[in-house]
Parts: sequence; structure tokens; C-alpha cells
Amino acid sequence: MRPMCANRAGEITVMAAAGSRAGALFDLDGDGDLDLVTSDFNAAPQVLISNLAQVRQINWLQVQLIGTSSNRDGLGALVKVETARGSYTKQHDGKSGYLSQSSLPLYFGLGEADAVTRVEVRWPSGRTQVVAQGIKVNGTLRIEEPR
Ligand SMILES: [Ca+2]
Repeated sequence: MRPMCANRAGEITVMAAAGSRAGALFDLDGDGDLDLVTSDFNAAPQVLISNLAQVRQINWLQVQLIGTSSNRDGLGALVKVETARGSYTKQHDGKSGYLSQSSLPLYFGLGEADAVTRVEVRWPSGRTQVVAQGIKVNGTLRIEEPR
């Protein structure tokens, strides 16, 4: 058993290391920040809910890829999200780990940026696609590969 202490707000602080074997990262409570579920050695899983969205305003965008010429989920695609405050690039690697699978949409934390000006996808098929309109932050943008 791990030593824990709770403060007056009911928050619990874990005071010892855990032998986690796997972890899945996704927005479990639907508030926009990423939460974590771990599978621990000889122990029950831990469900770690982030309170970031309750502490301050967060801005984010999930990008769900739908491949047509490329594979169905666009695995291997390179996605660049541009804002007035900078850009963020991620490769869609499937987000799987040892004994775990996170949710597939790519998650981009946008910091202070409250608007996305452009999303560029370089599909595994070699095509490049740009979306520059209708992008709403704090939600999921579905992008289907042109046929
Ligand atoms: Ca969350």
C-alpha cells in the first residue's frame, strides 16, 4: 500500500513510487485536459485526473485523421498546427505503448493561443493537405484524406 495524505480540499498526494507497467493518456472526464490511467505491478490501476482545466483556461485541439489512400487512421502522418503564437508539429505514431493504447486523435495543447489559423497534414501516401477554415479550438477537427 502506498502512503498518501489528503489536504482540506480532499486532494490526495501519493508519497511513494509505483511500479507502473503501462499508461494510457486521454481526456477521461471530457474537460479538455489529458488524464492518465496506469496499470501497476501487483496493484489496482491508478486513475489520475488532471485538474488543469479547473485551475485556468486551457486551449487545445484534437485532430482526428481519416485516411483513404493512406491507412484508415492516418498512422505515420505528420500534422502541423499553426496559431498566431507559434506552431506545433506531431507525427501520428498510434500512441501505443507496452500493454496500453491511448486514444487516437492527436492532442495539441495550444497554450495562450485561442485560435488556429492553419492545419497541415502530410499523409503517408505523400499528399499534403491544408485546412485553413472552420477550425474551432477546444474541440476535435476531423480531416479526411482527399481521394
Ligand atoms: Ca481531463
